[in-house]
Amino acid sequence: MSDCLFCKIARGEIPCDKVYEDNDILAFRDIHPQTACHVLIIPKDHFPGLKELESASDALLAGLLRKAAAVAKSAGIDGSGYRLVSNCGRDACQSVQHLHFHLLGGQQLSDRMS
Ligand code: DGP
Repeated sequence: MSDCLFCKIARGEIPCDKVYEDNDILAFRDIHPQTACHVLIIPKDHFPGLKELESASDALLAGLLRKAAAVAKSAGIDGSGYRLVSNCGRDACQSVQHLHFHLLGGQQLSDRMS
């Protein structure tokens, strides 16, 4: 989508601190990190969020989860643990309308998820 921020990052039109890229998936550091390690994992194709995945392939969705785990491993946080979150809609405070998973770790996280 031409005016989507994460589509622009995926196309290389806006710079990012990239940690992984392949034909379908990009992972880059969040510009406002909320934990010591805070990486965003996105599909390069545009899907607004978890509610709009009818046309997303199962292979892509599985790939996003597998890649998040691989990024956690390469960041060295798989042993200590991490959280994978996708905010969906207003109540969840989704601010960028392009599907993304937050990989959060590198420190002790709260036992509350709200
Ligand atoms: P969410 O609130 O779940 O939609 O998360 C969107 C995240 O995107 C938020 O943690 C901040 C991050 N973000 C917003 N703009 C940029 C940007 O231009 N670059 C990077 N790297 N991250 C961004």
